Amino acid sequence: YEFNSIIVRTPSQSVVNGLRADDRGNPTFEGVKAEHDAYIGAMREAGVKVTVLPALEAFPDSIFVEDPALVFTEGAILLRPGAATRVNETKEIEPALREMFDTVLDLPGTGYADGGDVLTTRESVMIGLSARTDKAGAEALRSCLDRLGRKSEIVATPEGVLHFKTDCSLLDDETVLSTNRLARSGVFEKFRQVIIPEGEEAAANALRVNDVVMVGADFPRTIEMLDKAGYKVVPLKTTEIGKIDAGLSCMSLRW
Ligand code: CIR
Repeated sequence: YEFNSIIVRTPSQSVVNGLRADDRGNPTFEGVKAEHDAYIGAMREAGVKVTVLPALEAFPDSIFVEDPALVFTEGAILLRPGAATRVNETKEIEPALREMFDTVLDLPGTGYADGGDVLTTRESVMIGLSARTDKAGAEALRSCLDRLGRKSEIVATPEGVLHFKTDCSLLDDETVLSTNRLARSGVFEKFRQVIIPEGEEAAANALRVNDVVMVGADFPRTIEMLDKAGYKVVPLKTTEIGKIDAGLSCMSLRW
């Protein structure tokens, strides 16, 4: 959770048509843009250098740069997103990554893997199987992680949850923030677990960056819980991006 740099991508006007599991109405472009701007501001405040890539009208979900790639200080991995409308986002982010990283690996084979299914912890990289990340993609990702010298493991994502990280985030090296439904599966046995209050499940996609934890502003009970636990909480509005199933981690690649 200690980062020097991030990459983000400006939302396109087409973001209003972003993918979603349940339709709760389109987000507005202005609303998404305002949430994105506040996110960039909070990142700079947290001490990271922000590279802003240009908007891509042809890719409504391309603001969610976390999914087509995975980055570490040791290098970047080009992934293959599991949604048909997103698979070519990888080609769009590739040039920027080649410019910024000496090592850029391609996911071998034909399987799929989304960065939203990947939780990087100090000991290992957890890869959640989901509707977007299949067994072949997860295995291929493990082989790339081996090459970067990173241990990894394949785990399950609860039924009906978009991404593994939709339901969890890292609070520090020993502690995860998780929904009850994910924690119940036992994946975080080696961690101290902070469980999201019932009804605020969407708050689980929080984001620890250096000394702060960014949390969706619509989740007062989670904010209070983390504040009481001694974390420095920065609430950020996620109402509009939430309508297209996104949270805070989705909007950046961090290393
Ligand atoms: C999608 O369905 O792909 C987007 N509407 C949301 C992606 C969220 N990304 C993430 O959790 N890493």
